[in-house]
Amino acid sequence: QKVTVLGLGYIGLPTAALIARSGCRVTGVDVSRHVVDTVNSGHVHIEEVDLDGLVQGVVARGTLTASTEVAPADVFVIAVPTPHDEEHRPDIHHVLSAARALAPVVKAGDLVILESTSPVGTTEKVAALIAELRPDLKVPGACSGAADIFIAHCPERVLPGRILIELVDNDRCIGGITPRCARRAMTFYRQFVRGACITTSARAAEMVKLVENSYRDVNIAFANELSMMAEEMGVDVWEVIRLANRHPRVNILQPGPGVGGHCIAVDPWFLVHGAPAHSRLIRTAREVNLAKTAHVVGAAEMLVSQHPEARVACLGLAFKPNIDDFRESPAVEVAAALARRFGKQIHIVEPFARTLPAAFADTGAELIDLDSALASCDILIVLVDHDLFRSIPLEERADKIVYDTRGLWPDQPGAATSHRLHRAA
Ligand code: SAJ
Repeated sequence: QKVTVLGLGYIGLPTAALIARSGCRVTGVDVSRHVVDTVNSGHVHIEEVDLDGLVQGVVARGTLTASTEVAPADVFVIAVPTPHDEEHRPDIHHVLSAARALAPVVKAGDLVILESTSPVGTTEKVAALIAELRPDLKVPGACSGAADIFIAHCPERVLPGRILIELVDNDRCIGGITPRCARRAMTFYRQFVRGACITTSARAAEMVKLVENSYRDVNIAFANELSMMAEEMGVDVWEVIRLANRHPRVNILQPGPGVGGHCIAVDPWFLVHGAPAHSRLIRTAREVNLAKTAHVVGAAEMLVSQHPEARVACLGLAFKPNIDDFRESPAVEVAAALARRFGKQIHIVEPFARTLPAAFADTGAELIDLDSALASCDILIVLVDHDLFRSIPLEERADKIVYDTRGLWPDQPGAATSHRLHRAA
């Protein structure tokens, strides 16, 4: 079986490599010549646990090759980005470009799968576009009777850092334009997925994916709202959540400096856009999570401005713990705001970075290692719960002023507020 994967990013490349490992001959297609050359040389352009070894192996065996051209295949997997614009309107032009690129080579019997997280109705738009470009083919949804090709939506739901494990072990929700399409796609996924493969309609599968990430966003917003309320009421929010979670039917998530990443902070807008009049809760949750970052920036600025002589260390830039991904990270937003205002006073500790991101250009802020920060800084602002920070013993931070946005150090002395804004006793 020949498979063409369109888009060699965080999802496309691991997916292409896994399919290649299962025995299919895979062509990975990307618009970037650099990405194509990197993959063809057996290397990777993204950081993901164990991905480099896997790609090296399948490229060496000749089962994965990369190209800027769409090769004919039996199965086409679209795994391109679906961003949103300034007004939070979904932008599916990469998906439609991919459909346009594969349309000339698709033939009777082929399967087209959309994996990109997409607004409800996108798979139908892909089908309509292929039907328009290929009047010689009977396309599902656009013809009566049995169609010549199969089209389905099978959203990825893997967690960065665990992508190769979750691609295999997670259950997959497979939405066909028709039930026949779903069954055909299921046969394909069964080759490399150990989790359950459950079929449904394309529209339902699109909504399932958006709902999963919106569910998480709403629940994080609940925790972030509690943190701001608790701060005002002089209560330790992490203790409140820990105790509330002892109830058998309560499971509150953790507050933080906001929600980052390319999924949870984006996908809820696709749902809101799909039904604006009926998505008040989801929209408000997004607003609460965005407001939490602004709240942390304000509190941190106030703290630093009260200590003009102090050396300040911001701990962490990644959008979540133990990864090297700094895009859409609330930690970067907070630390860069401090760096812009206080310049040289601000020091950044990020064990996963070799240089500071562009947001820090010309600010005077400096990247330093954890030991130097602990030895020389008076204020610690915790922005990411990296394991490395969690393990700092009390004796190394007892004399610091700490603003802990992640609830990392419950033993830090001083008044307990929701943000553990402690002054050394
Ligand atoms: N966060 C909190 N408090 C929490 C949990 C998370 O503030 O209690 C923050 C994190 O710090 C981070 C953000 O939320 O800034 C998102 O992190 P995450 O670990 O919740 O999720 P992602 O973005 O890495 O991956 C999500 C996953 N979706 C769900 O868990 C429902 C993943 O399974 C999806 O495949 C992925 O989005 C995606 O690609 O859509």
